[in-house]
Amino acid sequence: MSDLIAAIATGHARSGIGILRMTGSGCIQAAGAVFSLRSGKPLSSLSDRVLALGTLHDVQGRPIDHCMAFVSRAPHSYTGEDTAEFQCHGSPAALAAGLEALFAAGFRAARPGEFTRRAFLNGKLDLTQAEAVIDLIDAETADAAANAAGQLAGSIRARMEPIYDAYTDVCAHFHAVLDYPDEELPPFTVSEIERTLRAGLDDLDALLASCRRGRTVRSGIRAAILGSPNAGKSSLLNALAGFDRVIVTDIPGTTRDTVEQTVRLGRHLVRLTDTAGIRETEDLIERQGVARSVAAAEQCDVALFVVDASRALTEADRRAMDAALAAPEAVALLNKQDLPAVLTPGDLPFSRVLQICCKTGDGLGQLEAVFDTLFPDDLPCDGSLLTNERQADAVRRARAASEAALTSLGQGMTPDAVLLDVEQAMQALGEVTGRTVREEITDRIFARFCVGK
Ligand SMILES: Nc1nc2c(ncn2[C@@H]2O[C@H](COP(=O)(O)OP(=O)(O)O)[C@@H](O)[C@H]2O)c(=O)[nH]1
Ligand SMILES: [Mg+2]
Repeated sequence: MSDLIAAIATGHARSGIGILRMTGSGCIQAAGAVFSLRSGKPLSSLSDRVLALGTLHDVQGRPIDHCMAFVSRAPHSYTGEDTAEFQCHGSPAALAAGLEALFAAGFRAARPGEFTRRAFLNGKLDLTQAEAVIDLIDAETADAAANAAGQLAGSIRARMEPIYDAYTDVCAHFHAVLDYPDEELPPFTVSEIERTLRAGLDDLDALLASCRRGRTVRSGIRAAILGSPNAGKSSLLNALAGFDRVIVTDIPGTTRDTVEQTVRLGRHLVRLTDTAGIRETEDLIERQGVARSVAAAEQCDVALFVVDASRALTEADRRAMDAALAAPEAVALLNKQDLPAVLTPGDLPFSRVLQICCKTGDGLGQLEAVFDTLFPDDLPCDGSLLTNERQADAVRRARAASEAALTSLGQGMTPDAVLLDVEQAMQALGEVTGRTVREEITDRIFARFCVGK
């Protein structure tokens, strides 16, 4: 038995259509107290997944909206329980009144993600699919949406289960041979464990290799703009954003805080961080800004090192350059090409150097091609990208346990000891899809959902 919950599923902004959503035991009967079908029959007479016109009203019968109702009975519904939806006009006031009417009819407000949580608990979705629901809702690019849709269809589970099953088979075989010595079972061999673990490691590595692309597809590429004061960092951000996001002056130290702006560079979603120029300074605010710049450099996927090419390199340039070179990827941008150049690409220890002019926008087009090379779309966004940090963490632990098992095997440990590591790997793999997941992890996952989903 599950209690009755209801929510506005379409958000609280004015729109053409707004949906009230309900689920729980006896949901259709209870919702019938506030909805009258035009046919005059009770809501509970409605067939599954058929839209019917009627009136939404309060429990006293005062009309709120003329709209459509839809029901879907257990177990063939999203949550696996009896569910109903009212497709109303998208007036926040009318929807709120409809929700109040439902509360009076015995429903309570759904908590964030509670519909999907019930779907998970009722076995309609595994955890990777439940997480794909929120990823799909949050998707900011078509690639991110396509990948989430693939995961909603169970693509991650499809990759995890064969590994889990192979590990289960090995453990089962070992215990069978041990527990039933009189049966004529095929003998258990160490090479059997080894083969299974190597295949598992290969699969887990392939999955982990998709993490960076998964994250950049989902959340964008984090690009930190670094350089000395007055190099043209803020001008670069403004040029890429297409509007004056940041104040630009010829006074060194104008940008004292980090400023973020998301831009599109061809197929890439790029989260640019403009930083305070990295230099020694007495100014307290600017000093904090410099500390933030260093942090941004440490956390980025790619550093864009901007330098004024019309002057020789300064100490401040070199400091920013060192921070940039420490990033996973780095691109040098020789700015101010409208002025006579002092620096040439060969002067900088970067494998990628572009000559640009933020004032005119010249050369900025090359940046897209560089991003295409640095962040190739070599893996399809069909759900095979591991986009979720929780899942990636569990896969990493499964990998570590598999590797530990192989090492023990190499050191001549007995199979029963080795299989303890294999079981640990299975525990971690099970967490990905929710087979062995602990309740607090489940709670955290569902708390991230929006109400009504
Ligand atoms: N001539 C020239 N000046 C530029 C160019 N890019 C930026 N500047 C100027 O350089 C100064 C510092 O620019 P700003 O973007 O604030 O540099 P930041 O301190 O690195 O953020 C400003 O006066 C800009 O107008 C460029 O391509 N050519
Ligand atoms: Mg600036």
